[in-house]
Amino acid sequence: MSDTEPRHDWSLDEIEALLDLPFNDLLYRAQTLHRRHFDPNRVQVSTLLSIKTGACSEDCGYCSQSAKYNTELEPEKLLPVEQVVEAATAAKQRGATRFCMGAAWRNPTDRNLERVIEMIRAVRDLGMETCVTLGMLSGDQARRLREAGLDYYNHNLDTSPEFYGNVITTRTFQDRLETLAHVREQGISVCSGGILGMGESRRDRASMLRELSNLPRHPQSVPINLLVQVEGTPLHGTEALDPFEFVRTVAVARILMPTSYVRLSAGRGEMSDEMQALCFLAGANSMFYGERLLTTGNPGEDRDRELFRRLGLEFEQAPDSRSAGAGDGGSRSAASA
Ligand code: SAM
Ligand code: DTB
Ligand code: SF4
Repeated sequence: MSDTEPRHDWSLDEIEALLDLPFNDLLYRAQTLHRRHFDPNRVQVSTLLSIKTGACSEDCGYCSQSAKYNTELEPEKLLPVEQVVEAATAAKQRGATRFCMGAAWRNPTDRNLERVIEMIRAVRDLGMETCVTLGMLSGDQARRLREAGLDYYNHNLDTSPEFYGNVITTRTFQDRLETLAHVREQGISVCSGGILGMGESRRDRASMLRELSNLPRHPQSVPINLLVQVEGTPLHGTEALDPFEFVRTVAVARILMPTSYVRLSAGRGEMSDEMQALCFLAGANSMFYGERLLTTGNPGEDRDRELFRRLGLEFEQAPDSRSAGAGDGGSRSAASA
């Protein structure tokens, strides 16, 4: 099998061996593969909006929005559709091609889903790609989202199955796989990745990547988040991850899922420009743009534009979102390298 054909049978030892490679060998390999499938100087940008904030029943140990921790976050009910359209319009004007709406729910109720569907329709009407992250979904809810024309559903595996219980106890790893299956079965593009720097081992990082790359189809988008340490959460105070270890994990995600967009996600605010540049070299080709993630900060737009200028990077233009889902990882707007 050639190394460009997507594989779904990686072993943990094989993945760990990639993570163990000398740094230069690993980056060379990741960048070589990256160039076969993508324009190396183009980055897809999405803007996030929290459409329902805080007071969440789940106990995810990293999260500012869990009702179980005292994080001094002001909860907010589900936003009116007009407010969402306003934010999406502003994001589009600034250059974002995808608008991602996140809600602090264990799962949406059918009634809440109705309002989210209105939001999806309205954002699509602006000509933007849509993504939502609403927690667990039933098969029927996934079908309703597909009928509304949703492009992407974000639902992260977060970490390895082995480490998972140290971070979350109110829903299982298996629950997450089931939601991803419902989304995939409807033909909605899957956005799924995880968080690094939660105290997990290198083997855990390999195991999380194995779960992602051995899904029946690679997620079209793979967000790699660096833990944003939020005061009041159990993971606040976790020892910081070596930045090179983060870059290595991005490189291995690129190698395992060569046609997927690998998203440099939360945590950029704490990363140096040099570290971000290494992540792009390792194959990251997507990121969140705008001063806010959901509840925490992101680098300002001026800083990102300056970074892109210094690195000669460009924003990817809006693809025809109606063709989302083509190919194993959906590299529909990749240049032929
Ligand atoms: N409530 C829904 C859920 O958990 O599925 C959707 C929103 S939730 C905030 C989306 C993802 O954001 C989480 O799965 C996690 O991977 C990421 N995330 C949340 N808080 C984070 C933090 N402090 N640092 C890094 N990533 C975080
Ligand atoms: C993802 O993987 N990262 C984004 C998005 N999916 C929804 C969320 C990051 C949240 C960071 C913490 C916060 O701002 O609340
Ligand atoms: Fe709730 Fe999602 Fe935060 Fe978990 S990650 S506490 S489900 S908002």
